Amino acid sequence: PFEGVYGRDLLPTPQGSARTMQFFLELTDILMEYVRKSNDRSSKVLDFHHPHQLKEEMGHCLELPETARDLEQILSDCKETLKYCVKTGHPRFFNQISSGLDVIALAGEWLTATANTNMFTYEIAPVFTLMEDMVLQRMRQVIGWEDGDGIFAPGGAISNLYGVLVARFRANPDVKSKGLNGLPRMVMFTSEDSHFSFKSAGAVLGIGTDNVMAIKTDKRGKMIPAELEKAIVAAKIDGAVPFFVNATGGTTVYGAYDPIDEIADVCEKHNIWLHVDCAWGGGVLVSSKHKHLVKGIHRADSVTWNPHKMLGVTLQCSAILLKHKDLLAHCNSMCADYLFQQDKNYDVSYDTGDKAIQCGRHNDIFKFWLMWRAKGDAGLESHINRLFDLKRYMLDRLAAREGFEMVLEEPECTNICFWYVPRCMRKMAPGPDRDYKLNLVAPRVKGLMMEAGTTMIGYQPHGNQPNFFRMIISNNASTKSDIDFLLDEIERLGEE
Ligand code: ABU
Repeated sequence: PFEGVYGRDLLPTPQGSARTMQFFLELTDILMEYVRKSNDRSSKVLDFHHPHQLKEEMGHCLELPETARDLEQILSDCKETLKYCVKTGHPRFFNQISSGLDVIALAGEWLTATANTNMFTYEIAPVFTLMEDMVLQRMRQVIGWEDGDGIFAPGGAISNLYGVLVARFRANPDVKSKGLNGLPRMVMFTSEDSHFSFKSAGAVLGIGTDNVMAIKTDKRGKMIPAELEKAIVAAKIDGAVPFFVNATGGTTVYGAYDPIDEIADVCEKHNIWLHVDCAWGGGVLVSSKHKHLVKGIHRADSVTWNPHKMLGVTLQCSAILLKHKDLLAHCNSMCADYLFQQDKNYDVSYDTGDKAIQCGRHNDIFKFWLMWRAKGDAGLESHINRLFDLKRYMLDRLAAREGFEMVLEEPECTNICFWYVPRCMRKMAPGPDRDYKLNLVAPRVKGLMMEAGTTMIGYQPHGNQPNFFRMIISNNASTKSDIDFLLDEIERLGEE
């Protein structure tokens, strides 16, 4: 019905209304089919092509034409695009820390795109500003703070950057106007297993990656507080100024929770800002059963928490939360008077944009707010508890099967790291030869798995450990049978 009909024939053109409705109905069918397939175990997780093959197969569909294409083609472009997408909501997608396709959050994202507004002022985002305020307040309450501040940011790395930025500002308020000139050597501390974004923050903020000290972790990947204290003392003796410590709540590979209370003791003793990066593992905050993993988090000065990870909000949704009320604004405000006029006809404290380091800011709040409304506190909690129950199930299955070896026996979060040892290697003695061979297994199995398109799991080396699989349980669609399926697939492909 759309042959010879163009985008210019839709709204806002007069008489475009009926065609626009029809176009959206067609589009909705395409989107719904994708959502349906994403939840259909008989459909593949992905239809893998190498980049050159995909370019060839998509052909003209990838190119930007000189003249308009009709809506028949545009709808076909949408279908074609989804055909090659990785179904991250598929119950057998375990590849990434953010996965699943929560239907209410998806509905929220559709509404967000329809409202198409910027988050910088109350003036143009009145409802969303109030929602952001409300959700941030609830998140702070869950952490255990009575007051404070925060903002949604584009991803955990940027939220972590905010933490470092505000900590540095508290230590040297003049840095905002005078820059780095005259500053002592500032040093920051994070565990060797923490996220790379802390090194990146060191580089971006002119602290220098050499001044981002990697603190030793124990066998489970948890920061050793005594090592932290030693490093702080050594830095001081060296004439540097320690200003920031990060404790991780759920490391990216091992899922380790650093001992926050003990780290907070060290920070208090040396008057250093404590940040907790629980971008990944922060979901436990809503579970009375698992919250003990972040015991002491209320003692932090700032916290990164990404609801798009364990809580299953659609991408992206990341918050930086602060215990301190006005620091974020003092640190970042530029008072642009074309945007943040102080003589507006409403309470301008609701113009939150001046606290951000961005100008334009996407609305990441509505989908989370809507999902929270739809689930309630109880629903969020049972989602988290269910993920941990699935972790237990998988650990038991791994123990019961031959050929699977654990990297960590009892992981704390819902990451599970393990090797698959093919039959032909099972009698090999531990040592470099075995490690060399084992290192090849996970990439080979992963490659075959992607080509088969049946399931997806990540792998990596870590320290001197050969490549191992990293299972992530965060997908709201996955069940015990999907875990069994994954292990069967690894076994099948591992013997090829
Ligand atoms: N911080 C993003 C982590 C991505 C992943 O490991 O799934």
